[in-house]
Order: sequence, then C-alpha cells, then structure tokens
Amino acid sequence: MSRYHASSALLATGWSENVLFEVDDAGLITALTPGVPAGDAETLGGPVVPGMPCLHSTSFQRGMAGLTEKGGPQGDSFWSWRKLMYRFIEQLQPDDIEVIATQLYIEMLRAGYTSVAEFHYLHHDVSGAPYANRAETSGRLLAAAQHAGIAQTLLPVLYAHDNFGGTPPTSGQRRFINGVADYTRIVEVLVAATRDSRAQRIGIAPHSLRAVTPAMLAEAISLAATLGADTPIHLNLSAQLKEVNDCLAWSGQRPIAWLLDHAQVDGRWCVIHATHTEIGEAERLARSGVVAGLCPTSEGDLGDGFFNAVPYLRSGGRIGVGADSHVCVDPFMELKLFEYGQRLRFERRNVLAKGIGESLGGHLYRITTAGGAQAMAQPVGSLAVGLRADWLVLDEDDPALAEQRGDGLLDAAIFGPARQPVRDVMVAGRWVVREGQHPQAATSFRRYRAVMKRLLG
Ligand code: NGQ
Repeated sequence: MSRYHASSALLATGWSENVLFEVDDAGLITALTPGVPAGDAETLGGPVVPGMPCLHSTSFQRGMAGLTEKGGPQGDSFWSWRKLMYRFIEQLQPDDIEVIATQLYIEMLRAGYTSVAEFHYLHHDVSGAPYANRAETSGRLLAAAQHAGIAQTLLPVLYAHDNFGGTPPTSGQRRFINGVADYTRIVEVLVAATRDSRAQRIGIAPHSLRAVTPAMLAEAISLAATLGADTPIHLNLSAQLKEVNDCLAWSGQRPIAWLLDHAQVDGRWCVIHATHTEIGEAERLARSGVVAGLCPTSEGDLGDGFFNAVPYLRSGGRIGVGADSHVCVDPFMELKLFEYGQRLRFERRNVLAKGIGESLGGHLYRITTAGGAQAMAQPVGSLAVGLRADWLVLDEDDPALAEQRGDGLLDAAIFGPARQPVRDVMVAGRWVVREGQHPQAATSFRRYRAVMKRLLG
C-alpha cells in the first residue's frame, strides 16, 4: 500500500484540493480523501490528472515519421503514402519492431499517454512466411510495453484481403495475411501470455471492411465473445473517400451504414478514424455506444478529412484519441488539432465547447480519457476508487501553465504554447517518468538510433 498527497487533483467528481490517494500493490486506487493534510504520504509535485489512453497506435510507423514528406511524381495521397509504408516494412525485423515500439512507448509516457491500444498487423517475416511462433512480432510488442512501463491493449489484426468483395491481397500486404484459424492461434497465445497481467490485455481487430469478408468479420466477432463479454473490437472505418466509394460500389452502402446494419455494434467497439460520416451516420454511431477513435494529427498528415464531430457529440457520441502513425506523440496536441479542425472548417471558435463559460480543454480532456478507457477496456480514464493509479503530475514550471488552476491548466496545456506540461507519470501504481525523465530513455534511444541508421542507410 502506498500513499500520495496532491495539492489539487482532477477526480471523477471534479477538481479537489489536498487529496490523499491510497494505492494497493496491484496498482489500484483503494481510497481517496479530499481535504486532508499530507501527513506521511508522498507529496506530489503538481496538479494531478488522469493519464490519457492512446486508443490507436501502429507503432512501427514511428520509424517512418518524416520520411514521406517529399513531393511524389503523380500527386500525393493516403494511397501513395501507403505504398511507401509497404516499402518501409520490407526491411523490418522483429528486433527492429521491438526497438521502435520501446522508443515510441517511452516517448508516449513522457508526453502523457499512460496506456496504448496497439493495432498490430505486421505478423509475418519479410517474405510473407509466418514465424515459427506465429505470435512472434505480437510478443515483441508485449515486451516493448513491459519494458517501457506503459499499459497496453494489444490488438492483433485480422487482415486477409486488399479490398471489398474479398479481393486477393497484394504483395505489399504479404506480412499481414492470416485466415481466421491462424489468427485465432495468435490470439490464444497472446491471451495466455497476458492472463496474469495487471496492465496488458488482448482485443480483436478486423483491420477494416476492406480487409475482411463479412463471414470473417462475423467469425472475429464470435472470437471476441469467447474471450469475454468486454473484449474490445477495433477496426479502421471510413478513413478515406475512396474507401467510401469502393464500399458503395460493392454493397450499395457507405461503410458506417454497412457496419451498423450487419454487426451488433456496441460499447465494446472502437471505430478508428470514422472521418467520412454523414449526419445520419454520426447520429446512429453515437447511439450505438461505440467509441470513435480520432487521430487528428495522423489524419491531417494523411489528408483524410475532418470528422463530423458536431452532430456526433450532440447525439452523445463517445470519443478518444490515438497517435496512429506517430507524426506527433502528444495527447494535448491531438486535442488542439481536433478542435482547430472544426474551427477551420466552420470559421468559428470553441466549436466543441460544452456550454457557456465551460472550459473546452477540461471538457475534451474528460471525454477523451473516458472514451479512451472504454476503448482500452481497462479500469482507467479517471481518478476514482477501484480504478488504476494511471496519472500525470502536471508541471507548473512550464510557462504555459504558470498560475493556472483547475480546468484552466488543461486549457493552457492544450491551447497554450506548452512544451512539456507533464512532470511525472504513474502507471498501475509505479512511477515511470520522474521529473521528465524515463530511466530507459538513453538506452532505448541508442538502440533506436542504430536501427534507424541501418534502415536509412
Ligand atoms: C493502417 N492507417 O492500417 O496503417 C492504415 C493505412 C490501410 C491509417 N488509415 C492502411 N491511418 O488502411 O490500408
């Protein structure tokens, strides 16, 4: 049992002062008492807020951040980026995948993400042959998260086709491909490996409606049910206009409408991107209880478009944020760009504000920590008894936060010029970042640099 005292903390019930936290050996908050002196508890060095879940990560893409920003021969798009991404993975070995993920996860913790939903489809070797252990690369990602100390929901991805209607995969996709039986074996290995973990679990991820047939989607949903009633199901949905048009040509329906009509979508589901969403689809999605997994900086980098946030949030839709391709590793920046996208689109300000006089930053932070926790299916996202001690101590010495209080801290961290608003980070009751430092940062960066030297050489 450990005891901590915060001069102020954002609890599930709101901002409170002089809060005493008791955290048990499993990393859960067992008691929480506002309005008491510190006594012999460890004093926290600033205001405390829940850590942000990153609900979508494709960790290997961290290694290609900045490598695709040169003009191409025929005009660039998501699809030309994807060709470069397929080329990048031709060189990646299991060690590289682990080194890049470890570096990324340390960067994420440092920035304020305390858990990550890792969307993993790079299953096979460079020739497309399965490793002797089909879960080899997935296991490397479990190891990376343990090494860095970030909580993780690992989502092995089911990927079988290039496009709607069961189109055969391309050679660029050869490392991704599994049938349901082989996929199930990977999932079983990973479930066994995480059974006793306090901060890692497994979810199911059909890559997209392009990459699986309706029959495979149904089998993946059944597999999720056999793992437990709360097993998360994530998929990419409606990220690009071409995907919408291909889906219309295949089925006569747009992807979101097709999914809602053909699967029982509920709170276990996380639809990643969901960028191209008509008003009626946004309202139906919101009512389903799903989490929309928004990745604003990545979607900006890839030229996806703007999520239809206003009707979705007005209908009670849940959201969380993901760093996806890791062109940016900063949850505060994701929230800033999310709101800025809406401002630029509608030529207005505070588009997503909850009400008159209410803090936009505080609102966005609360709903994305809650939605992120739902997508992770882990007991996080808020500070309350029974939830895990995954928290951030904010750094009041960052000039952007100076003299701010309560939700003003979050407005300043998101919309101000903060460089490093996070001082200390705890995951499952253990300090992983102290005074801005992660103990493995230097070793990890040395290894990462060696991998990048080889990849870029
Ligand atoms: C992915 N990424 O799975 O990594 C996708 C691109 C695809 C984003 N949509 C590949 N950000 O959808 O085929």
